[in-house]
Amino acid sequence: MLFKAFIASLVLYTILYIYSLLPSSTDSTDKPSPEAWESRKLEVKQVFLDSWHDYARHGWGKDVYQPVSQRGTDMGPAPLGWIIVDSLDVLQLMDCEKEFSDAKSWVQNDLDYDKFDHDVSTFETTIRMLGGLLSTYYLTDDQLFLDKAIGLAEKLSGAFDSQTGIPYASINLHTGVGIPARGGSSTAEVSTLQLEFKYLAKLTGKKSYWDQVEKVMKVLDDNHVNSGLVPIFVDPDTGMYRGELIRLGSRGDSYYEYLLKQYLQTGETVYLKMYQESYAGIKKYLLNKSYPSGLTFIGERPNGLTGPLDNKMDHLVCFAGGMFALGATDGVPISISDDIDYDQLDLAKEIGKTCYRMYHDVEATGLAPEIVVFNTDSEKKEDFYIKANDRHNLQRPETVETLYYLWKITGDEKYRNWGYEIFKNFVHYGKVPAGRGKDDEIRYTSLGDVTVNPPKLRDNMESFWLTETLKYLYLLFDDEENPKWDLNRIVLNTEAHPLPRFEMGSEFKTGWKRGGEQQKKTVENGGLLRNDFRVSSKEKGSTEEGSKDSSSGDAQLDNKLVAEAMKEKKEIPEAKEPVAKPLDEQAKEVKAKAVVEEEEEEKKSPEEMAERVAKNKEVAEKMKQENEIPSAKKVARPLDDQVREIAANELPVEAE
Ligand code: DMJ
Repeated sequence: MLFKAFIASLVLYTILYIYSLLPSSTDSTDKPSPEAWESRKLEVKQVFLDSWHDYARHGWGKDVYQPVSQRGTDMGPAPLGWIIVDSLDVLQLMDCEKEFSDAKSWVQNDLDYDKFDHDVSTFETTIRMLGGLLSTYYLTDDQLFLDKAIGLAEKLSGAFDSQTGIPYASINLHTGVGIPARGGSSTAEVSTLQLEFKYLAKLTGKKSYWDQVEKVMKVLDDNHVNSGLVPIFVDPDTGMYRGELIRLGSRGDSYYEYLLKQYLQTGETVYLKMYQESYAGIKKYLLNKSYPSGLTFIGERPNGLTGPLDNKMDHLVCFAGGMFALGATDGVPISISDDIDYDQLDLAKEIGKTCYRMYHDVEATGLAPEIVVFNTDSEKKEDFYIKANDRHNLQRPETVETLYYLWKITGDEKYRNWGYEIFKNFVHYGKVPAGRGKDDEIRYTSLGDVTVNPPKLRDNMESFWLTETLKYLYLLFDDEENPKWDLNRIVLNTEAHPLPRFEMGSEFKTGWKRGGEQQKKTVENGGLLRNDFRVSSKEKGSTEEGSKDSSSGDAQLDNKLVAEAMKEKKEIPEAKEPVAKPLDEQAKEVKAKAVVEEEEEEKKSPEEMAERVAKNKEVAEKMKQENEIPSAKKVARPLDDQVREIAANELPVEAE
């Protein structure tokens, strides 16, 4: 009898154990009650608190934290509060009063930029720290955070002291002196500072904050790239792009995001126009579909627009689904929007699905790796494969970010269900097993390999686990009727810090116009535009080696590579057959020509431009009549209606 009971419990235990190893999967048609979502939201809060308390016990104030060994380290000679400052607003969001008060005390008593006699990334410090302080000021009205933001901005401003105003990659916070990176600055990094500095300009009335970040946009735009797609490096001393690698992954990503978000923040139509050009470029040059499921993915162009499409997609690219959803309605739910770009919305949904599948299809854990390579070969059975060095998961936010925007904008419950499935797997596989480190309290870490079960752990917790991934999940499960944050009034910076949309008023205006002089700087002995340089072999090798995060700042072009590039250029490289052709080559040529013509068009006189605007207005009116937009309730817009009208008339998106 006893033996039978023993066998029965052994079988039961084995079944339960096997079950516990399986990744969570949800039925996407589930319709949990509002109460169920409330309790899931609280599950997210608990996971946040477990991570936070572990950090507070063993790493308080430290910039880098290792949850497995429960050790913290600093990036420089003194702590910068990287994790604390980045988390201030999520502590507010989740009503963690005691924890917020501890964090505030640290900011008040210990945050001292002068002690930081060390270089730090200009971009990361802006998006995480300046963004964290400003959003907390916005949420709390507490002067402490504004004062600390001003102190930091003063130091950061030194990074813009280059020949063109394009900021250097790093900054020494003690001296306030910018430090160049050998290969140039990353395009995404120099163009993802604008929301933060513009809001600070608005708060303080200090115009130089505005001017310094706005100038970057002009210098970048003066490169006159084709199709709104930009190489991922830029030289701060010439203002010219470097290399030919174009992608929405690391070093390229938030360039596109901040075009749209700058428009949403202030209503400046120049950025909407640039965004719409980029959107058309993405559609034309970067999209393809996988085999067998036909998942839409966004690939890379390592050798510029005439080179082949590489089917590699970083997890980082998954932000794009959210960007397209936001671009489709400016953040207004489709149920009440009177202005929906269905084309963008469809692409947003497709990218959302692809990114969800990057999790769901990984059998071992249901968690996405850092990079996948999509399959377009009908001989193969899987939609994507994962290279050996790309199997890690850093608890990144981009997919749940996109699910959040898709849920808010479409109201389709499936996005919440997908998010919950991902959350469960983060919790299940990211939890540090008992017996490691200094105590056995619950905490979570990033993973070294998601393709094995149990996965290998990686002893690091990035601040974006707390301030982005868990924040987006919390917002995704938040009360549908009374959400904590109103997407229609705020714009989330690239680190998920909420900043208000605002009117520029009489103090500020767009201080530049497109169509500036094309830069013609040449390099010694070559006579080639710097933009003509080929991509470095290091970048080319990145698909083999695994990715470099945008924060790593280590991709470079050395003299040898430059010389090789020039040699290669003189030989006029033979056009290689694209790996995959999203569009017929001939059609591409016709379209590229159309883009050039459109750019020529933009250089016309004011009279000619007025004529063009009138013509566009007529066309837009006609399209509106022909396209029967579904009736929708008007909703009060944070942006001036007139601005939107002008934008609509100025911006004919190239039809596919
Ligand atoms: C974050 O720091 C930001 O979202 C940034 O724009 C890209 N990478 C990380 C998260 O993955």
